[in-house]
Amino acid sequence: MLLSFFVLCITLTSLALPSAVTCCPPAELAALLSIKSSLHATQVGVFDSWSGHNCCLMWYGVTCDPETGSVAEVTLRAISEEPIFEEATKPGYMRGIISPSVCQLKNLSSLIVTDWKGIEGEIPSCLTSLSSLRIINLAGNCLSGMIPKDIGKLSRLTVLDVADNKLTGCIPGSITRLSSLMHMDLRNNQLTGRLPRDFSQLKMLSRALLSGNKLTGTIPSSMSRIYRLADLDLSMNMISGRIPASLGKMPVLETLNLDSNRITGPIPASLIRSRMSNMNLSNNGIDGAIPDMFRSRSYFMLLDLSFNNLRGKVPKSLQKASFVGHLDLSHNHLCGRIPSGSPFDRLEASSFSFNDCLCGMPLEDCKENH
Ligand SMILES: *[C@@H]1O[C@H](CO)[C@@H](O)[C@H](O)[C@H]1NC(C)=O
Ligand SMILES: CC(=O)N[C@H]1CO[C@H](CO)[C@@H](O)[C@@H]1O
Repeated sequence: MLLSFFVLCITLTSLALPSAVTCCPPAELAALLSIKSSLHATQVGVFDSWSGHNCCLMWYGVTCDPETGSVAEVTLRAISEEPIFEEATKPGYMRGIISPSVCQLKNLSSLIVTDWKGIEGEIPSCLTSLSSLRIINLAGNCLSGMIPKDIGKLSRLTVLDVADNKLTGCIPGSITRLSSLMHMDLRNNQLTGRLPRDFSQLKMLSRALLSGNKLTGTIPSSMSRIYRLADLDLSMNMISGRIPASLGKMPVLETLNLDSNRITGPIPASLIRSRMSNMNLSNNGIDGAIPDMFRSRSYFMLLDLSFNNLRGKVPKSLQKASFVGHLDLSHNHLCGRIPSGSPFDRLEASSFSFNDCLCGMPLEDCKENH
């Protein structure tokens, strides 16, 4: 087999374009076959093409480095527009495990195995030895166990997406050493424990999506030192404590979702004065007044402060905001006359309902004493 491999390789080398020396090293061929044998696709024939000795030649979802012929990418998505999916009526479904043999693909830079629903077992911990890895996307499976403890060794990793699985345990502390990480998506697992305190070391991070877990502890104020962070989603966890005022000073933060946690204390004025466009703080124990600090730069596509303990009036300065799309102040303890003019003349009663004593359009008229 080794001999025939070399023959094939040499033939390809001499016949094909000089830059396209595509041949699959025997150890990598064996690794792919082992991956294939531990996965069972029921509807689509993703592995039909995985036969013969050259895995770089038309193997579905396998891409080799054109120079070295070593496997660089494995991409198996259940939801895909590829022709082999055309006949499948439903998105693909696959059972089995991700074989640790994947770690024999020494030069792998991208591993994408997504939305197969039925893939179980753990994330092979040996993945952390693949120093070329830039992308790990295993979202939408049924993976359990922990995120590999020494994930921080993957210094080139830019994308870590393991959303929609059944992962447990803490977010490993070493994750903060992923100095190239731009996109972290750990949503909808069963992760517990606190956010790593030195999260701010993730200097390149632009999206941190951690919603739908069981995370506890407070939001580290150092989070605000992540200069590029545009999207922070900690919703649907058990996070407590106050919202650090420094979050409102982040230069490019656009979306802040802290809804459905156990956050207390006031809304920092800095958040209202920030350049954010989506902010959901709904369903917490936030109290105090809504800072009357909106200004012409304020542009909120979405501002949801519902289901908290907010008191005082509806801030009049909301009139200054250049745009307020969806506003929800319902289920609080607000009181007094709802200001008139834009954006109030556009909003529906549901934005203000279930407060203590709000009145005026779009709610009922105020009695004399307001
Ligand atoms: C804000 O969060 C709440 C609670 O998690 C959720 O029900 C609501 O739909 C969110 N608001 C918007 C406008 O998405
Ligand atoms: C192109 C490339 O990255 N080649 C590397 C593949 O992996 C082997 C073993 O780890 C390295 O020695 C090569 O440099």
